[in-house]
Amino acid sequence: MSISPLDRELDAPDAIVWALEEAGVELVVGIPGGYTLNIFQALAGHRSIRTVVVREESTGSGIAEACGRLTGRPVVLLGQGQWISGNAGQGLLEALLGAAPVVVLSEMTDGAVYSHHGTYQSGDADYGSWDAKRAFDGIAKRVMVSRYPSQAVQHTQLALKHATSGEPGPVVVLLGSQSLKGTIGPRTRPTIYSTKAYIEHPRHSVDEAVLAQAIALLESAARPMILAGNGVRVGQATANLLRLAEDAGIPVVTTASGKGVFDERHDLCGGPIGSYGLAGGNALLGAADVVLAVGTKLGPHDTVRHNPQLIDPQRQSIIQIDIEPLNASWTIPVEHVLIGDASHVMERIRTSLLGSDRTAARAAALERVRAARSEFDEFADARFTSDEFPFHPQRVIRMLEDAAPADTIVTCDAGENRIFMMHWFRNTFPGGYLQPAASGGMGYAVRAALGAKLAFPDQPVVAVCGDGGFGMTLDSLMTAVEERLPIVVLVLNNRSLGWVVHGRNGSDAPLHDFDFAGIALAIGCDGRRVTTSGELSAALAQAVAATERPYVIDVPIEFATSFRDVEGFQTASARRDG
Ligand SMILES: Cc1ncc(C[n+]2csc(CCOP(=O)(O)OP(=O)(O)O)c2C)c(N)n1
Repeated sequence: MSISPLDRELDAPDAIVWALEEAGVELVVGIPGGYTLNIFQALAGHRSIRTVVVREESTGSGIAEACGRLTGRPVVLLGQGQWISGNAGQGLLEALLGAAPVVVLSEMTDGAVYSHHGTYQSGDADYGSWDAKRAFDGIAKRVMVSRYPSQAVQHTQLALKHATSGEPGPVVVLLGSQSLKGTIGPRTRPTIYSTKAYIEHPRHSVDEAVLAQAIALLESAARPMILAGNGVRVGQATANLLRLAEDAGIPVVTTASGKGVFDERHDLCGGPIGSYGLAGGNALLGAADVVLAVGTKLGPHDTVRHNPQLIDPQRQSIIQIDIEPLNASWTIPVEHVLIGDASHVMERIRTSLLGSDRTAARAAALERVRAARSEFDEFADARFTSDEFPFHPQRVIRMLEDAAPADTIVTCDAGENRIFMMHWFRNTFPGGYLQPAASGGMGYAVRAALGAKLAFPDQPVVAVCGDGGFGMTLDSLMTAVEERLPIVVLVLNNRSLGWVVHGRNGSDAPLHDFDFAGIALAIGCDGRRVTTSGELSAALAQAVAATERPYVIDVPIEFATSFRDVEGFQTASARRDG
């Protein structure tokens, strides 16, 4: 039993750590600064909470975002206000738009009784200082400011609640200097209660009348499809999705941000849809008469700006499952809305559908996917097996598929390397594929890989990035070495900002050809630049089996292949806007 302010007086930082422990927080990541040092000290040597001190705050927010998104459980980002809002902003933005539960414990360096005279670094918004709350307001789901110790503890408890309730997201507690001084105990007012009392329980209820309509629709559908989004991952519902698809005989396609929530080599998988999705996946969704949309906001990025050839409420019956009422019928009218926990609602649908014989439906579903795959076969190109050097990206991706064990977690970056992966990589571990699909920031892959490795230490984790994105995250490699996190980094090195050059039809954005393997070795990782398929194959095999050190594989790729080669489904307006 841990020491609790419910029984005895505790220093405020110890009481905050007690609240985190009670909520089951296992990871705190950040850099000590300002008053947060007191909380780092309270965490020192803690048994159930691992503290990772990073070298740059954006690595901290990247770790927190990825770990939170993969596990659905809150991760704490801890550090001084100006560096968290500035340096860590990118990860918080991804968490906000990509629904990752992150609790930020930060502060304002307010200078206590001198705060109204604008003390050094103060962010309390008085004259001569900056405004920490407003800086966080734009990139967080909610921001709370604590002035007293009791508020510091209760705001932490509420932040854990807000970060995980409804659509998850980052919630910030800005701790004033005085909120971390003094003690909290049984006589504190407002009364301190157990953290568990604040945390929302899963939503195990559903509108029975709408559920009955949805079942009837799916039963009579000729070509039902499931469209699965990032919410399936965050809601920890990938196993329920698999059971529903297999038992009911309904094929699955995913949105871009939902890519990988369903085994992409499964016979019922049509792959990702959208601008850079598979033509077969787009065709399957477009031909559906009933669409069961799960954990997707159906935003313009999901639906290629609501292209009616893909999804059309006038032509198709749409059923939408979402934990957040604001996401339902947000962009296009949805007649059948089921608000609730994705795993629970899918399980209700599955058991109801099993009331009738689904044998014919299952056979028809398999045949529809088989036909779409053979009509739009995008994996037969000779470049998938060519031994030319510099490598074709297709070849590297195929070799990664071959080398990576089925439970590998893959994280991607921004740029055209992400688009290549979106289109050509087939992920097998459900939910284990992360990309910055929400905000699209470069530098995501390596940071997210650290978060993934902390969440799943026994599984291989591979970060795939471009040379531009890789260069932004060299500090993350240092953290990987220091924390003994043996991730694999695959640099698709085209010596250029490929997305920019190909997007602007050739305007120059070359990058220096750095010796990334040499840099990796100097940091303490394994590193290798490969020039033949044999070398790449050997390096991949070694890297995914590594248990001690991170492994960086620098893979020179040719520049002729462009993201435009896989660009498919665009609306006229999307093309107009560029
Ligand atoms: C942090 C950040 N800065 C700028 C951008 C704009 N941007 C998107 S992709 C890209 C180029 C990426 O180059 P690289 O990482 O080498 O990948 P490639 O496109 O060559 O595969 C840029 C500058 C961004 N998304 N994120």
